[in-house]
Amino acid sequence: MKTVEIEARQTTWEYRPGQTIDAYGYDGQVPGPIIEARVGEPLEVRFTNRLPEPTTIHWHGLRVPAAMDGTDDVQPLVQPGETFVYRFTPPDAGTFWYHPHANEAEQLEKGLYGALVVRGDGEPIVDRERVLVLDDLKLDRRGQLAPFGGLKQRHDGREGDVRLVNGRAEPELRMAAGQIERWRVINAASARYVRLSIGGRPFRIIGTDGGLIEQPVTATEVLLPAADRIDILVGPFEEGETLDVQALRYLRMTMGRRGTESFATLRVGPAEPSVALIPRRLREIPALAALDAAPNRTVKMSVGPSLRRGLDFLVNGERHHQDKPVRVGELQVWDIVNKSLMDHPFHLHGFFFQVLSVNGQPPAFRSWEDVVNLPPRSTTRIAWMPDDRPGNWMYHCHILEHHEAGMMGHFAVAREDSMLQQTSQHQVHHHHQH
Ligand SMILES: [Cu+2]
Repeated sequence: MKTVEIEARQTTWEYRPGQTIDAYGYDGQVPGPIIEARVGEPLEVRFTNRLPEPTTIHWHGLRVPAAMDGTDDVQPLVQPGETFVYRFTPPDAGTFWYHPHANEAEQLEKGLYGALVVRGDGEPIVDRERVLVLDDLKLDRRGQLAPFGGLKQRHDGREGDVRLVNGRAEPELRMAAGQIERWRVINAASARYVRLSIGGRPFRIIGTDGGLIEQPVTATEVLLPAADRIDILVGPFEEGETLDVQALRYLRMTMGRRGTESFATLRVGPAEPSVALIPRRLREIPALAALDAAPNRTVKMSVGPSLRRGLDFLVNGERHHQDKPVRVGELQVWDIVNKSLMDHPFHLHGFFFQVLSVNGQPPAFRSWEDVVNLPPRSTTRIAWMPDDRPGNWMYHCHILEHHEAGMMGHFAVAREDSMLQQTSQHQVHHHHQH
């Protein structure tokens, strides 16, 4: 078993040399420490809250037991001064992250997030690996965090003009010529979409949210909605090259608009020998369902005017939707319908899904995901299998301001026996009403 101690506390965050803000950090740093884990090895994280407010840790993407998911559906909030022990055994290799699931829009913006890397057997061999956690900061004129709230932030989600890689504004990265690196890229921003480009040069996608894909896919850009991850092979480049690690223009139908913006500069130094060994076949991902499988649930995401709040962010017409339970072992095929005129990143807790189609079109390659972007006025069909981890789970938009406004659904995963019990209780209740 591996034990990790981690503490959330107030800290001074130097996001650019000589420029600091009052922030929160796991172990006082932003991002928090990278937690390294191995498939099948039990992990125990002893978490202490030294913040002046309650918090939790959600293990984003990890297939943990329900009680370890870190939401207030499954645990009491960890109060200031308290310790909570998270225990789980990671079943999958991949690039994951951890962050609070309480007062999220503020706590993440203030710096509470970190990477969790799970390693397995048979990973490609690369010359160097790095984790790049992307984020942005919205500051006021004095260089401190701008106030939270307002209609634009409620509509768009919070985006700032300071663009960060691993907690530093537009840093310089150096790599050796002739080498191949594996970059594990995590978009930890509250709302920003990153259409990632590395100076327009080709890179190879080898993994997504749920680990390796079947074979490397060459691309010159990839879209990372908020909370999404991608594993890519970068290089080889030649000595003296300088590449802009940037986000290309992406219009997600917000009030604010952005062009191409830089996140980091990559400088290529003298050549080093390469030992990289990338198999043509990375792993097998069996199809969970036929591409035209019939859906057994529809989840409608919408945005509408509200007299009291200005705007409402809804699932199936309500805030904090209570959805029907699903049964362990029963294949789920869901149509996620985005009725709104803007993009939303849909996140399912605790389970991976396969995207079957977006507006009837299959994706470019099969993968395991826990986040998928929902384009405006679209239908995304996903398939997932509830394995035997009963309890309370949720799905939500990962634009944190939309999530907090109620664009989420709660549901139970139940074993067959408890489903029967629930059904019969429901019938009895129903009977009494008549
Ligand atoms: Cu949203």
